[in-house]
Amino acid sequence: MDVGLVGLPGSGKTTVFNLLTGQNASVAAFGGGRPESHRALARVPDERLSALADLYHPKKVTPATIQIVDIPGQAPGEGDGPNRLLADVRQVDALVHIMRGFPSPLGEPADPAAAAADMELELALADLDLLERRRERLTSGKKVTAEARAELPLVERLMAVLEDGGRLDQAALTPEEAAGMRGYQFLTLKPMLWVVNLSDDDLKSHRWPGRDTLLALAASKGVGLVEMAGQFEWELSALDPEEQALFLAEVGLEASGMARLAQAIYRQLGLVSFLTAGEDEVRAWPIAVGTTARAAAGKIHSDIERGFIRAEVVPFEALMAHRSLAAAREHGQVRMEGRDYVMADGDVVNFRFNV
Ligand SMILES: Nc1nc2c(ncn2[C@@H]2O[C@H](COP(=O)(O)OP(=O)(O)O)[C@@H](O)[C@H]2O)c(=O)[nH]1
Ligand SMILES: [Mg+2]
Repeated sequence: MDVGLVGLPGSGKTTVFNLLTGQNASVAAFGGGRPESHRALARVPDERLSALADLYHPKKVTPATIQIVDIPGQAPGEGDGPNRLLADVRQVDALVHIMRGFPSPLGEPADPAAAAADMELELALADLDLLERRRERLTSGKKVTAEARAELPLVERLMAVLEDGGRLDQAALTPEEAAGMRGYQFLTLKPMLWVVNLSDDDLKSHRWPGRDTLLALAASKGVGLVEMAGQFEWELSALDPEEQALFLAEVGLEASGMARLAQAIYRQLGLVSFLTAGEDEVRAWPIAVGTTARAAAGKIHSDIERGFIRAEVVPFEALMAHRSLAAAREHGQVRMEGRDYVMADGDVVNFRFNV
């Protein structure tokens, strides 16, 4: 799963990329030429892992990761045109739109609501263009083909959603419809999350230009919104953890914006984690909501999926309440589940399999 960071130049994409991934890609105050694109893994913080580590003292702790791609922004009128951006956007599975909520180095005021509206329009127009061409093809013949009769109503319904200012992920597609549309790689069908990048003062006060407008827009489009202070957190990242916690508390935060953002992206992607715990490793495994036990086993190894017998499952909270698998079992908290069991977030699992 690749998650693309998009947004205007100077909105803080590379700053957020560095925070999420622990990289040190260069951040440019005024831009200059076309910036390069970066990609790296972000760890998804999960407090349950450290709790399990206290119980098992494993040799290693492995968090879930997501691949982050810093997609360079484009200034209006920049040579290679908007199609380059859209081509990059088409490659990723989900999008995070970083918006500048702080005055630019040139003193231009922030207008995140306009940035959001512009980006949404650009994505919607690209989708509308695909749909229009499809409709043309379906209706160009003299007689109405069976193919057109089957597909045309859907194409027109999707066009209406976009023309009303909606996103295609709001079109409530049936699984069959969604499967039929997969080949188009519609941009507004990709999960989207909005991030407003603020000064630490504005993050603390929750007062910044266009906040009400942006919140209303996010609600109408069903898009999640995260407020953070990228630069402030980047400066904090040089400090030791206790000092960081102090400064975060000062702006009213319990967890860093980076941690909140990584978790929000994870949820936006429709991912949850099942956990494995032992003396070798405590680990979180990303799976899509709705993944069955046998498919989840395949995330660990294809042999475990093929030879699947059953899954021994204990919810994280139950395991922590009893402090050991044996005690949880005595209290009837460990269940035996078959291959079609739908995994829940926080299931601590031991797969039984034949090789
Ligand atoms: N005041 C302020 N400046 C920021 C913030 N995030 C990034 N910047 C600055 O904005 C400029 C552009 O940041 P960069 O991450 O390169 O933006 P990009 O062009 O979207 O990749 C740099 O000078 C950053 O230090 C922020 O949260 N607040
Ligand atoms: Mg950049």
